[in-house]
Amino acid sequence: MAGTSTGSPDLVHGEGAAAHPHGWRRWLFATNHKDIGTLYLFFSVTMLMIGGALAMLIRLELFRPGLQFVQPELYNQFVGMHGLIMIFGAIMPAFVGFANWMVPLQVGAADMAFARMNNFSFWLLPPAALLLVTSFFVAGGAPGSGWTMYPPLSVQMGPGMDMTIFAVHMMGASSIMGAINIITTILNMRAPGLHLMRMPMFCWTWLITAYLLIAVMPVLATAVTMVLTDRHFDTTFFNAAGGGDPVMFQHIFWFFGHPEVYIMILPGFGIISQVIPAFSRKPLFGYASMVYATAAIAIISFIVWAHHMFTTGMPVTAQLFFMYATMLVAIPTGVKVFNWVATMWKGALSFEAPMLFAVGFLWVFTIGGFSGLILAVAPIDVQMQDTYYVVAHFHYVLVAGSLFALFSGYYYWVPKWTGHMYNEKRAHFHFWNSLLWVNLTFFPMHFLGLAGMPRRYADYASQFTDFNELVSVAAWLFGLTQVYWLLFIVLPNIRGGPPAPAKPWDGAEGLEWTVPSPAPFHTFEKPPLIK
Ligand code: CU1
Repeated sequence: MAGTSTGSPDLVHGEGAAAHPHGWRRWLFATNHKDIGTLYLFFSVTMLMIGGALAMLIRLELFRPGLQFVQPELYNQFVGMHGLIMIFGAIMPAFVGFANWMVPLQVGAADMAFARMNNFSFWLLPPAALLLVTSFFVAGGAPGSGWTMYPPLSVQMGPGMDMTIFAVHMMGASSIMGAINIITTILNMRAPGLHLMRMPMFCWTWLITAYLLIAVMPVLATAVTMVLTDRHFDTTFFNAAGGGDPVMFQHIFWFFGHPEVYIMILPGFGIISQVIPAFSRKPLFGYASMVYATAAIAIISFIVWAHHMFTTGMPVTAQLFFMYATMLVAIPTGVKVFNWVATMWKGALSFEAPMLFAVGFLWVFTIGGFSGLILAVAPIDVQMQDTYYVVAHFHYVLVAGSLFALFSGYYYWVPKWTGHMYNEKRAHFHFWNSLLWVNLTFFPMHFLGLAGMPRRYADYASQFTDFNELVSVAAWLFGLTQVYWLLFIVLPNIRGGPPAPAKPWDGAEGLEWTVPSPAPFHTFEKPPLIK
């Protein structure tokens, strides 16, 4: 499909064409960054559909108060597995797939630095996914502990938890190897003369994300390993009766978990930072500040973790520290949003699908950013903890944020991947439906949360019925919109559609190779292109 067969401007790979395996061997033994990128993307779409199906089941149950289709135990398994599958199966592998496709091309490298490790890091994922999905069918079922796997529940659960822990270890190893590959490719294999501060923003954001991954995935591995030994080897890390502390799990988990949130959004920032200049026919405003803002967000992400734990009981000084540290993130994020808007200012804008999703992202992601700021305020968070307000917040960040950024990047780069243009009309249909239904799904959840509806329950009090009916209908339409995207845009585009020109976006995409200039602004008018 993509890659070697399309006659796209391939960089030459070591072996001749005869050495490339065909059929299923091409994919199983893939060492080519494009094939591996394609594998990641297909895996991620598959998991998006599975995780999405779980979300649809959740919304089906929540259409009415009372218990309709599932028992509370199974409902909680749906919730936990929806989170794990979407985070580790859909969003993270999608961005790694994008990195595999684009990073070597953007830095002018022949391939990823460690081609065989690249193969291994992908092929760890399917068995991990299999463990997650099949955990539904063992005694006790999948983890009903949510994706956060808090003890004591996660210590007491059935063998589904062990399968999940093993899956998390594999996915973590996969992420670390992917991160090592990306860092080495960017730092060691850039084309001569490609200064770091001239790199496309997608490479910059992924470079920083890769450091985050290496820093925090072992921390998650530690947390789940301690759960594992508490479960089977009589340790009491998280058991107060043995001198342990269940709250300690939350500290370790969220020391991983908050940077993890930025792992899922920073590469999206990189995509947006390239799409907006291209469709504004202007260089990115404030390139250097974008790089520093990304780094600042990454660094601050390590000192905010206890904002997830305001209700566990902590000294007021600690609450104030984590509250202010969290609010600090708004500054570099604000810099980014300002730069994106400033890039569009007085630009020659056009609104093809990549730009629609980028501008849509700006709006809806910012809503998620603001509700995050609100939740950062400790006294408010104590009220909002474990309500649908939190669910609304992080779905705005992850669906309207990460997923929209992924769609923007998909439409932007897919002509390069498949050699074919996608259907613009259908893509507009996809965008407007996604935008409408994502807001009708997640915005009312703010009201439900403010009114006190708790998360992770299969049932709710009858006064929440109206909004839940609306949310369920909208969620189903959002889900169907993504099935439409897969069936009527993605699949037909793999082999069909008008052939993509060498520069699908009128050459505007060259602007992503913007050279930040030390000279005054007027030199930005005609950016020199590297290539
Ligand atoms: Cu957080």
